[in-house]
Amino acid sequence: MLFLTTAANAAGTLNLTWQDNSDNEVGFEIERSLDGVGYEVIGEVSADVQSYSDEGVIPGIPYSYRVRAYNEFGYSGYTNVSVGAADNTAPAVGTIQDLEVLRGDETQFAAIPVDVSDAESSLDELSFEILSSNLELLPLNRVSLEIVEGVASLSVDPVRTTAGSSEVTLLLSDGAEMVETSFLVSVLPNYVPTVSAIEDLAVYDGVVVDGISVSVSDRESAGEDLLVTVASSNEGLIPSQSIELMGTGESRSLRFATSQGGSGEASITVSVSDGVNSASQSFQIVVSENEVPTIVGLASELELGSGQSVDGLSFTIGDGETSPAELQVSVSSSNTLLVPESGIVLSGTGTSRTLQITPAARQHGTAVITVEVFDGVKTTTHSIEVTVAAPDGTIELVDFRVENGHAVAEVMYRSGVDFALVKTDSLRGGEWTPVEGLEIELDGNRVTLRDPQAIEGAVYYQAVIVE
Ligand SMILES: [Ca+2]
Ligand SMILES: [Ca+2]
Ligand SMILES: [Ca+2]
Repeated sequence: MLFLTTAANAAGTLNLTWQDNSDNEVGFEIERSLDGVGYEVIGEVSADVQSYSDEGVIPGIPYSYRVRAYNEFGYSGYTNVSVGAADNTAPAVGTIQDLEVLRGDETQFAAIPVDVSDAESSLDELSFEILSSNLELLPLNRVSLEIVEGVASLSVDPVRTTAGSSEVTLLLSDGAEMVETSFLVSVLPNYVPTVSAIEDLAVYDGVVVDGISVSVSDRESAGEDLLVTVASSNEGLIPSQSIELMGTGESRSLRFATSQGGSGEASITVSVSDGVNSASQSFQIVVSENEVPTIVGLASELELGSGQSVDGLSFTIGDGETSPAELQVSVSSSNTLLVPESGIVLSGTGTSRTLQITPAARQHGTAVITVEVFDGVKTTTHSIEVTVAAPDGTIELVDFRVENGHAVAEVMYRSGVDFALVKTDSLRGGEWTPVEGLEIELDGNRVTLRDPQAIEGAVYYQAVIVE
């Protein structure tokens, strides 16, 4: 009897050996069976050969072998059946990340790399099967595995119309052993984002409207990922471009300016999008023209004599929208040397106001006094040109004498007027220079002016008014 053994060798090869007990054979026939029932001849060898290599078996698959000798008279009996399988390791497949997509989001999941390997077989020799637990969400024609140049990749395209998930199982076989990996494909509901309601507004022309708060949120997307836009229904009144969107995350705000003199209505729509779904809120803005305040009853010119002040310049203020008590009235002087701030006194309440102007002593010239009335938005100004006359130029000289070698002049005192002495050594083109260290004394209605420097040579004096 022949005795057959089977041994695994290099990948895909099984080595058979048997004992040659016959001395009259012509050769041996080697038969193989996959099921141990039906055998087929897979090869033959010459007399005295006691081994055979079956190359091209599928690793890991058990095969049954038997051998018999033959000669010109017929066949010997079969050897024992020997069962063997070429060495095999199971294929390996890496983990595939779960996939999530928002409902309606058409982002494609293509070419997702899948780590597939097998020790004995090339990727092309492996067989794949893909199962989907939810064929409505992921029909099998929307998922595929492709092998290009030895790299496996997966494409998954779930139906995005309804939320749900499907467990996808990738089965991988090398012909002998099967492995699998599963991952979840989910279509998330993607709720519509929300925008808070915004109250209607009534504003005036020529103002900056700031801090109109609006909150945006979304179940799936963070505030900063939401796209917020704003549009105006009346581009002429409030251009969409002019509306600034401020803030971050879920807290946003609007700022815009109304143009001077503009009036009308605009509907402002704030929209928020999560990239798929969007929502919006509108609010109404009524812009009305704000009348400028009025100032009535003030002259535009005022002439004052030297040292004169004016009290009780009455005037009336008013405004179309703002009560007189809330109007802000202010006065300023263009020439504070002539009319200092302290020389302007504003009094009165409500619509009736009074202005008192007191120029500085011994000053003359022109100052523009500006009265401003502000209603919080708009300002009206009224200017009064105040002219203060120069002091009277005449000097009433009482006496001029030389006392102990010093020149002394006596002039009549005049309110608001300062006197000085000037001197020169020549009346023909000589320069008049002020007396240094002039000594001044007031006695009753007289002013005495004395040159502390004694007279030397020819000197001419003149009493003058200090400008
Ligand atoms: Ca294998
Ligand atoms: Ca959403
Ligand atoms: Ca007004």
